[in-house]
This record gives sequence, structure tokens and C-alpha cells, in this order.
Amino acid sequence: MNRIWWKEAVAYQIWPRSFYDSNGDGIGDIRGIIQKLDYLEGLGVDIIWLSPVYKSPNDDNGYDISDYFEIMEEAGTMADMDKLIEEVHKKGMKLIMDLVVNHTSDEHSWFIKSRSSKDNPYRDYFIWKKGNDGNPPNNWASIFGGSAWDYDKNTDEYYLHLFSKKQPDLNWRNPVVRKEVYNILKWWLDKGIDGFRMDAINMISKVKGLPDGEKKEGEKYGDGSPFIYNEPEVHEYLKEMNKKILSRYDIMTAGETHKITLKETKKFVNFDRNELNMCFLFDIMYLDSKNAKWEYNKWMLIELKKIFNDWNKELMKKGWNALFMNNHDQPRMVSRYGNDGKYRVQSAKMLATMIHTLPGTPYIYQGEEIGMTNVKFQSIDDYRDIETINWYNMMKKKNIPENKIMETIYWFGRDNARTPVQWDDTLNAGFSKGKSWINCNPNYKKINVKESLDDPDSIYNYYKKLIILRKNNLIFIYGNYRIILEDNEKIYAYIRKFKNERLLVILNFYEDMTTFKLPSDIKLNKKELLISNYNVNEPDDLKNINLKPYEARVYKLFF
Ligand code: TEU
Ligand code: CA
Repeated sequence: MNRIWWKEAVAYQIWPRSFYDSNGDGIGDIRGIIQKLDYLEGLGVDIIWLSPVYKSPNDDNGYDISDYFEIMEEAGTMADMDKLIEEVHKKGMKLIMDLVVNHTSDEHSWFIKSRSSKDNPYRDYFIWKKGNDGNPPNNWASIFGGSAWDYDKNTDEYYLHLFSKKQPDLNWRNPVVRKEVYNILKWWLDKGIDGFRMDAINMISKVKGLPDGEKKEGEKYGDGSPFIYNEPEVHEYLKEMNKKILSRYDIMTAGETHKITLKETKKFVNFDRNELNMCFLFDIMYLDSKNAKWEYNKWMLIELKKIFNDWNKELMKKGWNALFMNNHDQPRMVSRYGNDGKYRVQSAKMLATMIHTLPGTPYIYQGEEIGMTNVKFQSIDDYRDIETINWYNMMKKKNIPENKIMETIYWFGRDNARTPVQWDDTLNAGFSKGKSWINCNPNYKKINVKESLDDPDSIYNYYKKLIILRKNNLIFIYGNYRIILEDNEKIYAYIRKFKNERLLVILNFYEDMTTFKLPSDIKLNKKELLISNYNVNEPDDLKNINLKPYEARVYKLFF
């Protein structure tokens, strides 16, 4: 067995704008992160994934970069960044940055030059095309609404933007563009960072000819996805990137890959392909929205179990996986998959138990470790996310009633994840001394870090315990996985096996009590309870356990 640091690590995602504001301007910043490093060290995490802090006009909160070698003013200075890297390393932790290179900002100098004239050397850095009789070159919809093309009067052509129109897509077919990107990678790696989370990485290559996508009835735009995601060239580019840059450093890479099959994922993560170390897969996130991002559907635990089974079966032989249940684009985990009312604490711990005991590298999203929940702002004026605001305006145009729109935003909107981290019960949840750029979730009086540190039974202290268990038991990382009670609709249970050790994980996903029965083929003499979200004191015989609402138990079994 080959021990690898990023397999054994637990990662923590910081979305800087809402993490901690050190200077009272209402926006989280790098110095704020430095001030909270002791907190993260206390939690026990090993890797910090930092969402973008590069120079940006913030049309999409830093995911629109205007200079890859500068820090955005609100976040601080390059000196702050150097200090952050140094302080993180002093603590024995690692820092990975977000690499956003499917697109830049329209305020990046490359794009400013590119749009200046058709024969500018930078023209081919982006994807320009002639219109179609006064219409865009094809019918693709942008992920953030409207057409994926924007008309530029100056040269009478359109440029492609899969996200907002301030995020023009780079032309990866151009080898000069690829060289520029590798240069960015090298520059940051030489500074000492420990890897990258790669934004929208399976979208960087688009099919030649850019054909129209299928259009649903009544829709104005078509779906370009089949021509955008997982195109064969993306693997050529990643192999090139790996050979030229990544392979020269002891680092980790995690690709953000929406709309991908497992067969495709293997091409990205199988170690013998020399592309990436792991991917963020979104099948779990699509469970409640199978048709479209904003369209809710009911789902069943059996489906979730199947996803984890398949991931495990397909990816673990030659690859690896990133485990997460929320990030800066997704609703809060406890609100979505658990119960953010009566059983908030129990269900948050149950979900954490799952993420930290499945094979893969667990990622905690800021605030998850204290059980932060979704938010319900009264008015759209209190929302800041471009995707949410664009969608709201589109629905308004279609005359959808206000309350219907807001209900959907309460469930799916990205600002659920972007309210400030709740540090204590003082003004702005202790996040900022000024006026914060987005309101806090009013539940901060009750749900906050200060409370959590003080309470031995808090979600925070449970995470801490899970992380220590993972550190002390290689079985959590290298053990193989076998599901048991596969058809049970209420319980997710599985066995991890490593050398002569076994772990048994039992998770009740619902608020109803239910009975766990140990399958008869599992014989054991002795067991030890490693962790549970309840006080287990009955003389339990694994043959029959009455599980309480959202109960989770992890046993070590001896034979
Ligand atoms: O996300 C890629 C992506 O496809 C998202 O737009 C996703 O579909 C959406 O957020 C679901 O609501 C990445 C970043 O994580 C996201 O924050 C950026 O907005 C996007 O790329 C553009 O850079
Ligand atoms: Ca600040």
C-alpha cells in the first residue's frame, strides 16, 4: 500500500468573502483567515482550499479573474497572501488555490486586447464568431441565464461566455493560451502552494464547429452541454499540463466536474492517466433536482446509496474521490439532506459520519462544522448571487408568483452557503465590525462557533472527534468498502475492511426510529463503539439495534 498525504487529509473550503473580516469593511479577507488559523488547526483539518482571491471585478465573487498574479483589493495584498501560505505551512497544513481558467473576466487585459480588433494577437485567446443573420452564432444558453453569446459592436462578432457575460471563455485550442495557463500554475506553485481545485475543468474544450443544442419546447435557448462537457481534448490538455507542470511538484489536484459519467471520470482520475488526483462529482447534489437546477423533485435514500456504491466500485481501484455534501454553490448540507429544525444537531452529525467514513478525501465547507443552515431573506434585494438574481428576473418575466420564486431560492439559491460564518452572538455574528456585504443568517444568536467550542456535545466537537479517528485509523482511508442491507430504505450501512480490521457504519437517514439487524453472515466476538451521535448505553447486541432519529454509529469489529 502506497500512503499518500492527500488521501489521509481532511480538507476545509474557505469562501473568503464570508469567512472573517479583519478590517471592518464588511468583506472577509486574507488577514481574517490568518487570524482564524488556530481555529482550523483546532478542528484538525489538514488542507485549506481557498476560493478565489485573485484580482476581480467580482461579477461572480472572484470566479471572474482580471489578473491571476494580483490579489483583489477587498481580500488584501500579495504580502498578506505570502503570509497566509507561510502561516498555514508553519502549522503543518497545506493550502490549495482555486484555478479558474475556463474563462477570465472581461476586464482581464487579454480580453480587453482581444476585443479591440480582429487582428489583435490576443483575438484567438477567446472564442469569437460571426452572428447568424442578426442572431448569436448558435442557440446555447448560458448557465447563468440568457444566451451564451454576447455581441460586440466594435468588431461585429460575438464572444462565447458559458457563465455571465463578464466571464468570456478562453480558447484552449490555442496553444498560446495553454502556455499562459501553465505559467500561472508554475508561478503559484513556485510560491509554495500545495495544489489546485480546478474550476469547471471538464468544460474547457468545446466541440469544433459549435453546433446548436437541443431545444425544449417553449424554451428560447438550446442545451449546449453535449458539446461542452468532457470533450476528448480536455484530456490532452490535462496530460500536457501534468507533464509540463503538475508532475514536477508534490501537490494535489481536484477537478470540479459537473455533468459527467463515471466512465468519463475515470479518465480524469485514474492514476495511470496522469491527469488529476480526484474530482468533485455532483450526482448527490442532483438528487433533488434531476431535471434542472431550480426544479425540485423528491428522492430516496436508495438512490444516494447507489451513487456512493457506484463511485466506490468504479473509482477506488485506480483513482480517488472527493467527498462533500455542500460547497459555495450549494445549499447547506443539514438543510438539504438532514433536518435543520428539531434534529439539526443529530442529522448534521449523522451526515458528517458518512462523509468521514466513506472512501475518499472529505471536504468540509465553512460553517458546516457548526451546522449552519440555509437562509430565508424576505426580499430579493438582500440576495447577492448573480445566478440567483438572473433567475429571479427571468421568472418575474414569466409572471411566476413572487412567493413561488422565493421558495425555490430558499431551497436552491447559492447565497444559502454564502452568508457570513457565525463566529459568536454579537453584531454581524462576529464576522465583521462594519456593515457586512450580505446579511447574516438571523439564527447566529444560537448557532455560532463560540457556543460550539464550549459545548462538548456540539457538532464542532463531533467533527473534531471524527477527524481524530480518521487520523488514528488507517482503515478509514485505505479500507475497502462493502454495503450491507442494500435494500433498506431507511438505513445506510456499510463495512470497511483493512488487513484484519473491520469498521461497521450504521446511519439512520430519517427522523423515524428504525431497527438495524446485523446480517447473519457477519460473525463477530467483540466490538468497540468508536463514535455515535447519541449516548449509547444499552447493552447492545448488534443483532437488533433500535436506531433513534438520525442516529449514527461506527463500530470497530473484532473476529
Ligand atoms: O461552478 C461551475 C458550475 O457549473 C456552477 O455554475 C454550478 O452549475 C452552479 O453554481 C450551480 O448553482 C464554478 C464555481 O464553483 C462557481 O462558483 C462559479 O460561478 C462558476 O464555476 C463559474 O466560474
Ligand atoms: Ca475586510
